[in-house]
Amino acid sequence: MALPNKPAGELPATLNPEVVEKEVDILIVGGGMGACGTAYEIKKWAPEDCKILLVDKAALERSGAVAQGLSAINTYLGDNSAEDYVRMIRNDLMGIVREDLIFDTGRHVDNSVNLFEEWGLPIWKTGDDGKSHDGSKGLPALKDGGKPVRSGRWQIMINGESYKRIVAEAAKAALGSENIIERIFIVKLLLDANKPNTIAGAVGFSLRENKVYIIKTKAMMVACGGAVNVFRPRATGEGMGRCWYPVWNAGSTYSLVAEVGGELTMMENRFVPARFKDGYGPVGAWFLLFKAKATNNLGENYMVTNKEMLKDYPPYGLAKVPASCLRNHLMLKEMKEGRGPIYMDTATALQTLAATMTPKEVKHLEAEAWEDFLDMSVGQAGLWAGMNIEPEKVGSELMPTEPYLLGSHSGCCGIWVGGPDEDWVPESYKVRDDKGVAYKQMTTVSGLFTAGDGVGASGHKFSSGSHAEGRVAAKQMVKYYLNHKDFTPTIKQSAQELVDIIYGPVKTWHEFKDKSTHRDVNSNFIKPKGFLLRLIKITDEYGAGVSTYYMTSDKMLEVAQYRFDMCHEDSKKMAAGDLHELLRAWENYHRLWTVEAHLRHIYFRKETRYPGFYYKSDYNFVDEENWKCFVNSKYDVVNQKWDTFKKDYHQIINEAAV
Ligand code: SFD
Ligand code: AMP
Repeated sequence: MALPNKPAGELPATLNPEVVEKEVDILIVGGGMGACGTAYEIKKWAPEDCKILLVDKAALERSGAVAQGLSAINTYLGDNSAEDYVRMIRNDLMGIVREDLIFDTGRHVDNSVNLFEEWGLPIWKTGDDGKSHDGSKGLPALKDGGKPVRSGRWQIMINGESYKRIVAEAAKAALGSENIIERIFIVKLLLDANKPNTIAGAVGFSLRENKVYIIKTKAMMVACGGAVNVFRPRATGEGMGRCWYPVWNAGSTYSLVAEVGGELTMMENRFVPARFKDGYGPVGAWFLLFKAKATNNLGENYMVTNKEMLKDYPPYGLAKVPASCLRNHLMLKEMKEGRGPIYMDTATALQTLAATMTPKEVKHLEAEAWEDFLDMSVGQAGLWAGMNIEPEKVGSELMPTEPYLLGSHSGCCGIWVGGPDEDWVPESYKVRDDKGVAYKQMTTVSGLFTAGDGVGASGHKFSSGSHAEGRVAAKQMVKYYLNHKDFTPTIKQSAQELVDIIYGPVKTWHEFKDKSTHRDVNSNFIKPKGFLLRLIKITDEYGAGVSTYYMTSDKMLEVAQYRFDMCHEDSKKMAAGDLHELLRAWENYHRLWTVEAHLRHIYFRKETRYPGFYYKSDYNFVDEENWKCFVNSKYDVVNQKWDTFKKDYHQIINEAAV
């Protein structure tokens, strides 16, 4: 069910929302790449009478990270082996990853890409003449032996402006629109009243009507993407809405699961992408497809001039492609020593490619350069136009951005989940229910699953891998449902208690709004925008944001924690006069939980595992002997306390050059 678009202006939030209670067998929270994979797959395995519902805070057609479209599918194995896929990711994520999860994604991901093509996504092809053809141009499909245009070893080019619409259409058709409710924001998950550590439901609200939704379920998947605007972005004011990862990914995945006691893993990891400055345009196609080089202000390639620096970090200068964080590490040296700005030399790259082309082909090449951004990061194309930049004539500035928390792109923070139930997978990687049955992608809360950005310690899945993981989770949830058919989920809190929590910020608004002449300034409450600005000032200044060149220390982190404690107190005083503000209030609450977990993990890990993404001045080295392990954490729901601890890493795939 798609709720109508909003009329002009905001929808006022009233004091007594209607309560809608639902009971289903399987609930899918989120409507992005992971959730669309689940929606597409699940009915193939579920019995006819199994009730399934998907709720998304936005509209499936354009929700999540792929909303604007993409220009490449970053994970398509083709002729590569799943073992090499594991090796590549292990190297990029500094040695500590869940190789079982990555291997499993590697062996399934191409099937999702084949489906995308079948549903109408144009995938660039290499013709017999060796030339690339965008739009596929009648060449065979991948599944029939068609050769993709590879930008890099793992990435293939697409005409992807409508990527999300295509994937969402298939998801809707398979699950049935009647089993989908859009514009529902889930605020909290609910544990069962009788069975410890077992999921029983979720509560949220509609963004289009004054309604609170209480949904009981036997099994659930949470796939709400990563976390954006948890650090002060480089652009402020009206520019703040332009980030690289989507602003509507607010950390819900991590906070929803953490708050009910699910174990998190590698939350210390973050992704600080190098991006085109101010427009946040991705760089992959420029480096890999157009073969551009990035240089300092002297025109030097800092990856060459600084390559000795790679010898200080694993694998000690031996990797063919240095890890993403180390590429930043080398770039930051230039910036700190005054050899910035850094430029992507787009002009030399395009001129070199154009040298062997006909004039028509040159025009096409220039169009491709623009289309790369028009397809997925339209603000960057707008910025180029506004700044009179012709990429074939001048270079463009690059900059490491503010940190993002995510588990599906080039980062790996997330939730600890079960690996495949196969004999090569270590027992400590399996997650079992009370009957001893293991389920892949189940979190440590029984019946609660995740995918995409939610699955920790296994980055580089990207859009295609997230979809594949969603499909795997679908099958596992059905297995769980069939094994727990007799379970009757019971919610501890009454409906009124839940409404009081969810609409708390509305109540605060109505109670105090007339005590001040200004809508946003009031000594009785804090508005969501003010809360967000306070939070990102703390993380930026103390938690290794851009203002300190990503540097922190244990002492700085202790200050951040002290201030987070106050943020928790103040989060109860957020006020929301309309439904949009109510969304903003709860998004901020999710951001606070998520970024707190992030900094708790960095504090616990007494080393700098990801130089270039963050540094600890007091432990500015990688310590392979003591810290080649996962860092996990768990919030104790009863005693309301965090516990952070080490968990063993197991190497499953042997070393070999990649
Ligand atoms: O260029 C709630 N990504 C790229 N992947 C690629 O394959 N190729 C690329 O080219 C990639 N690049 C890229 C990418 C993303 C972005 C933004 C840009 C460029 C500019 C990454 C992928 O997009 C990413 O890996 C997947 O989308 C992750 O999938 P998933 O399912 O984990 O997250 P989602 O798609 O963002 O969906 C989240 C959903 O949750 C909803 N939601 N619903 C209810 N209640 C709540 N509380 C909720 N909170 C969130 C959202 O509405 C959404 O439906 S490039 O940089 O390399
Ligand atoms: P990005 O556009 O930066 O998100 O990158 C897209 C893909 O290209 C990801 O798989 C990156 O790991 C990869 N990539 C980006 N830049 C480089 C680079 N300089 N060298 C190797 N791989 C890269």
